[in-house]
Amino acid sequence: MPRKVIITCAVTGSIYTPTMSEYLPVTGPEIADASIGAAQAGASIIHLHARDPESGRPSASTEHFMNFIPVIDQASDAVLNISTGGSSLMTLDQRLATARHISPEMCSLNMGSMNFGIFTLKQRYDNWKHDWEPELLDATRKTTFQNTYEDIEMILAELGQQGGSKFEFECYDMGHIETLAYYLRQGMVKAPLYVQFVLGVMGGIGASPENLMAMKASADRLLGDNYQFSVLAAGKHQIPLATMGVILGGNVRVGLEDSLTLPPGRMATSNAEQVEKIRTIIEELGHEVAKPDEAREMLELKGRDKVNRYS
Ligand code: KMH
Ligand code: ZN
Repeated sequence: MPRKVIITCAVTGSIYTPTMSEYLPVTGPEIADASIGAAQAGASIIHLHARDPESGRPSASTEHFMNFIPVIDQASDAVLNISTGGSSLMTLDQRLATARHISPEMCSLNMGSMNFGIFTLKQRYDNWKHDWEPELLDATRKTTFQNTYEDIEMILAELGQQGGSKFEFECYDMGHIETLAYYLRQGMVKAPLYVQFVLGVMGGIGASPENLMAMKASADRLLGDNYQFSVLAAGKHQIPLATMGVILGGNVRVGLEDSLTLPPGRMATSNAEQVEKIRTIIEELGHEVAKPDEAREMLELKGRDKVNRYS
């Protein structure tokens, strides 16, 4: 049946580094332009991380976020989804600072502690723009991405129950869906849950059609009618598995946060280009892209007027 499909675009993230793509947005104006372009191309949710504008290093500074959040908000009605994952090298308080400050309509919530290995990217490059890039990649060999039960419960209570933000529940493996189901049984989260199946991050489940089928089967069994899903696959798997997600009845996430390329393997020159690609596929499959207010309705978001003013 034809339906509305939500496109999330994650425009910069904290995985890839400036050496890896000249198109990765880094400064406030670049992140704002990338987000506005993605929204114009059909993304109804923009998933946001910040970077230090001088070095391009992933940042959790509210000042850096404020270099682009008000600009995007002024130019578009897209849902702004603030990352609470930041990067695995940040403290939880750093990661939560901006979501606490603005109480957004949506924020990400990572459903378990895990290895989050991006060190293998290092071997692909020789000449780095910045010394911090290979150092940061190496650091992920000896750190874990910490999201304990206590961390998750604090975020659910503070940002969710008190602040009214809804979550993009990032599930990198089957156990993360079990954890979400536990919170559903406890009454700590309520339908409609927005579950992001994350495939292809080293340390999480691999990016394959079989794994996506298994994750969906698991979520169907554990979450029943209480959830909607979206598919995020890293690197070259992004568009193929997002397409499969649409066919399975889900929504999609694209953006340079998770892949710098477009099939069949060229560099994506913008976030909007990836949005346009998946939008074309969605429409060719007979569906429509959800507009921001339709996404708000589908996910029962609190609305833009309930977000703290951006200052
Ligand atoms: N880039 C994703 C695989 C977050 O922002 O909370 C991880 C992510 C985490 O999006
Ligand atoms: Zn993210």
